[in-house]
Amino acid sequence: MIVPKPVHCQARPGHFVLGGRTALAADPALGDVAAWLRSEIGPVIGGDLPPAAPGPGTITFALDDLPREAYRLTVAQDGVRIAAGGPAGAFYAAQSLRQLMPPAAYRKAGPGGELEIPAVHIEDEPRFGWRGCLLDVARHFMPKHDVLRFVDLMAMHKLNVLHLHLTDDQGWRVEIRRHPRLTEVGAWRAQSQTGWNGPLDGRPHGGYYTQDDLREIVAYAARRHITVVPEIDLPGHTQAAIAAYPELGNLDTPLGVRTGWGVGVNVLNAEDSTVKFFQDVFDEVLELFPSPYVCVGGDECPKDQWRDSPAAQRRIRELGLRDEEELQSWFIHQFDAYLTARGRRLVGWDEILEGGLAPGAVVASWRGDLGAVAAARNGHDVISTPSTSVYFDYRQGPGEDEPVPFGTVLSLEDVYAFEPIPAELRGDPAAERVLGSQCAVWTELIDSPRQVDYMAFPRLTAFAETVWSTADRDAADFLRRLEAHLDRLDAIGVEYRRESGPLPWQ
Ligand code: TNX
Repeated sequence: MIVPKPVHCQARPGHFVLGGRTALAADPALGDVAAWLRSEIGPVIGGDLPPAAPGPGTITFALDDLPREAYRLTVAQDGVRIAAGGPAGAFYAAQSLRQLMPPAAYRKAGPGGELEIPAVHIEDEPRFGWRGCLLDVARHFMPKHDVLRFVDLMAMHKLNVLHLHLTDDQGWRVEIRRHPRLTEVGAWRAQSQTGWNGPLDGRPHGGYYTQDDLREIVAYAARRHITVVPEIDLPGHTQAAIAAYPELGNLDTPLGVRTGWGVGVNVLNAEDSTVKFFQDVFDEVLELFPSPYVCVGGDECPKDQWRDSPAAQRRIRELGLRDEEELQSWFIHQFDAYLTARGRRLVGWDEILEGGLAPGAVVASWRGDLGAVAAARNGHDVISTPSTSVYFDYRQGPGEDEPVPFGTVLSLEDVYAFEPIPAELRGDPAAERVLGSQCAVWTELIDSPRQVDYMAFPRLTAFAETVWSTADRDAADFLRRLEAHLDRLDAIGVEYRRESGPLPWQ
């Protein structure tokens, strides 16, 4: 009943009884995973799961000669044995072990007593190394404690990359000491549009993470084997920054933080001082986020202002470029060189292919598969994130009453049918370039953590299986296992989309 489905799982007769005095024995390298399990399960059973040497009746975490994220889990009447290639594998074993327990194991506290775990032998490892989810905290701010909760939900599904979309036209969410107005001004908007083209709601929105908040999120995620990839989107999607520092833009008139949705026309100018400003920003961002990958956006940058601006035209000539597309490409190259010099890899949306791809760039392919195929064949690493398959802001059903009626229908079954390797690359050695995939929770129309629950679950559960489990998936089998999984989500208090019944948050 484990989700995502393990590579190999064999039920055995009997069960193990986990009680408050059950001891945990861990190789020192895996001590932190054992401590995590202790802190999660201890309060449920009303015991402290003391550390001990391996022996009968214990849960043992040992290292073995396996890939880093792989594990073997054997539950027998006389003990539980976990063998893992490293801490990540041990963590995934612990996640599977928790799923073998009754749903009450997901509560924060319990009546105490024992938990029965059915005997089983599991051998498991992920299909892809990049199993991500993007969270757009720019359009609607998500308070820190909800981000931490979301991290736990990702970890439960064995996802390992949280792509935090920290900046956009409608809000700047990361404190930058060098440029304080980014949050003083850029983190707030007076009101916002309801619906994609709806009226303004007349109420303020905002919020941001301090640097300490972000350090906490990063450390919390790291303990759960999740890398937080920050995104500072540029040169488009930057109106909040321009509202704070008008000298970054192309206009003489001041702008406010944007209140509407859709692709914005206000983009950065291409002056050296603007590139320098954002490199200052990245100096601080790199300190906060140890991730080897850093996203600079690059998507949806309308070229109108560059076409109309004498200064931008002068820049194009000065730099010896042909047109505005090459100017966008030049922009991304500046940040590729900057990040490469600091030992990081640039991630950008597939628009960065236009006008020439920066040498070190990883392409996040969102407009269908074309970007993925082109980038992979050019020897670039790819993250497959096609909007019509894994964008969880898209509506979940055709009904009139669908609460967030955006995009085409993307049902649970549609997500389950998603295949991260584009059809055109199957059988092509370039398919090796696909690092994996990530789903995305864009939040223009999702204005609370409760709505995030509704839009992300259980679709994220289906997605997790597309990146973790083997390619020969069976939807009927998934739906059966999902029933048990929904009991776990209920125990946590996730307000996922039900097939019928009242909406939880209206
Ligand atoms: C496109 S995906 C965007 C986002 C929107 C999303 C809505 C991407 C790189 N850009 O800015 O939020 O569509 O689905």
